[in-house]
Amino acid sequence: MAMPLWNEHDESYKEIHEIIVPHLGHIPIGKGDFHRLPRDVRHFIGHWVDILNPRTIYICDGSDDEAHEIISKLEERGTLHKLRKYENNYICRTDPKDVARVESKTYISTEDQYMSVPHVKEGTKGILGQWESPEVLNKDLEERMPGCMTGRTMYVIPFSMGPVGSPLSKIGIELTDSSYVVLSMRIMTRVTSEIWNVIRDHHEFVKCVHSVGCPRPVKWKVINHWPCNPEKTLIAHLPDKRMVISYGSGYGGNSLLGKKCFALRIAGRIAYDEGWMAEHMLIMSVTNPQGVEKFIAAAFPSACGKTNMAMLEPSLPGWKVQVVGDDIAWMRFDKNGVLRGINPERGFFGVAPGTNYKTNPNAMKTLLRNSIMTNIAEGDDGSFFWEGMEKEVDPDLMLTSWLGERFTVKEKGDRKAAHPNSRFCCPAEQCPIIHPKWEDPEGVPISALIFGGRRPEGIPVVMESFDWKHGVMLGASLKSEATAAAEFKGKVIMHDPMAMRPFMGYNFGKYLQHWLDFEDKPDLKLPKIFHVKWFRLDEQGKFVWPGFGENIRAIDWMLRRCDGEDIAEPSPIGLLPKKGSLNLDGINTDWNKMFNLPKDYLLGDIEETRKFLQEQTGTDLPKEILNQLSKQEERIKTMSTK
Ligand code: GTP
Ligand code: SPV
Ligand code: MN
Repeated sequence: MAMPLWNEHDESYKEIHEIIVPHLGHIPIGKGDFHRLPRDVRHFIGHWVDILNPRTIYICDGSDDEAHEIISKLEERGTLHKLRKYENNYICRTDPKDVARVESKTYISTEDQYMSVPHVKEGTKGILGQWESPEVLNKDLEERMPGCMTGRTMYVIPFSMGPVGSPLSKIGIELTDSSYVVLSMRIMTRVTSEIWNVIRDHHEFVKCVHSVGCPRPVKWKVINHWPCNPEKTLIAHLPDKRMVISYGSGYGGNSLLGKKCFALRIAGRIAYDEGWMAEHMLIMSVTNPQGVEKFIAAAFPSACGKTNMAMLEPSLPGWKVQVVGDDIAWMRFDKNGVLRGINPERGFFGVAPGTNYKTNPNAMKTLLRNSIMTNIAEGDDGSFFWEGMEKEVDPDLMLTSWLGERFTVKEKGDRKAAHPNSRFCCPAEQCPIIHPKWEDPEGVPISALIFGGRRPEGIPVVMESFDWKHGVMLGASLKSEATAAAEFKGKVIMHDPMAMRPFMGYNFGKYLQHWLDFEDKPDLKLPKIFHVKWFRLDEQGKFVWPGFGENIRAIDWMLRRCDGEDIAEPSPIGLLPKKGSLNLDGINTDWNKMFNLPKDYLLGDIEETRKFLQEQTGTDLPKEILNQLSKQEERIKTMSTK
């Protein structure tokens, strides 16, 4: 292969107020002091400036002044628009073709294919990560990257995932031509010039390159002042190089590269190499009425309730919840064998629809200032609006929908005011229940791990795994309805093992083995593993479980199990609450609907899951997972049919 695009050559870059790059000559520095950056960073920037050909370079320092300058520019251009009713809140509408993560254009590239993806069964299309050879990826990038920032500013964003300087944190640098990305990254990550010193001390940083793929003059009509290039979108990961290259999309996980690309796919691989875990999990603290606090981490697929659970307002008196993180957890066992977790992010990028003062009052209070909301609707009084807020606003409020349609709240009918994957992006520190230790460099001790998904049938509201191995199997068997967080349409139920299907950065078989191996390490205090499901429906299509703040009842049960209370009884699929052990005071639920086990359904489910895992993970599937599935199947077979 020709020298790949990402390999830095050796030319040195002149260190003055401009960069002299080998092919382009002088590139002015719009802001910042190139000359004071660490040498490796200068090389990284110089290399990519040479390829991308921006008009100017802007080295971000993360300050408020910087944000205000960029916001004013975006307001002038029409990309951002102030929501008058609040303090420093902005609304943004994307090109309607760029509204969610694009899983089909997301690739992992390593020399060794099987480091990235499993040996799928012949004839199967793998859905646990897509591999592309470095040769093919290089060709794809050669078609896209050269000159793609022509006429645009290239921002250099230094950021830390996790508290700056914490031993659990990692550093990244994102080069981007999107000022929306700059503003969002400074909410979602820690952007500061201190990063340069950390790099000088430790050297390592994850390289992130992002372009919207619209060099100027743009050859097509830019919609909503939101440049993007959906036909050519490509989200590429080079885990061996600790690098991400993203092209064509400006939204969410496609462009805020600290999030899924770095904190899950690249960090997942780093965690595998270094012996820790990077997971799609919230972290929350729960204090019971006796004043005892425990931390739990929960993995639910996209749009399945992590943000809601992390900020839950307990319906039971005397309980207290505090949030550490709502989407991603980095966890490692400390020298005492305790699993410790940090939230690598600094903000919440949460699903707007469904969020209201009843379901998630804490999120509502977090996003009243210093936030950016994308693809939501705006009220004529300068307020934000999305589906789920109908009962909390004036029915005569005139709205402008995310697509620019005009109607009042009461006229809305079936029309969508906000896109289903519209999101708020707000600073975590503004959350009224943010945990005082949310930035503790040591992380918080995790007592329980929870898996869950959105599926209508079969599985009980809450159960405990028999042991660690059984818990890993339950996680690997996770299924959920397709959501608007990615490009899927319709309500099809998909496998989403460990809530990580879209976020795997290395071979899923190795990932499962990595999880299983923790059981064999001496002296680790393994957390208990649970499975929950808030989304079981009855025959009428109604949720059998009230959810949201009432989920504290299931949490109460799980935490009492962590204390060893005798409130569980074995069932073929896991340990279920003994009848009466779940606090259901004051709610109207039907025990049988929540906990009955439909034998035929469960047998079919095991068979289908085994087939899925065998096809998708092939010879890389750990034997122990098959063993757990068989044992589960045998137990279900012995059930009587009711
Ligand atoms: P990502 O940010 O995509 O990873 O999503 P998430 O897992 O954080 O999901 P989130 O908490 O944003 O919830 C997504 C949707 O599910 C929202 O519309 C919520 O209102 C709804 N939801 C959350 N929790 C519950 C629950 O306990 N019961 C029911 N019925 N719906 C819920
Ligand atoms: C998810 O899809 O799980 C998200 C949104 O949290 S995004 O950042 O776009 O990945
Ligand atoms: Mn998520």
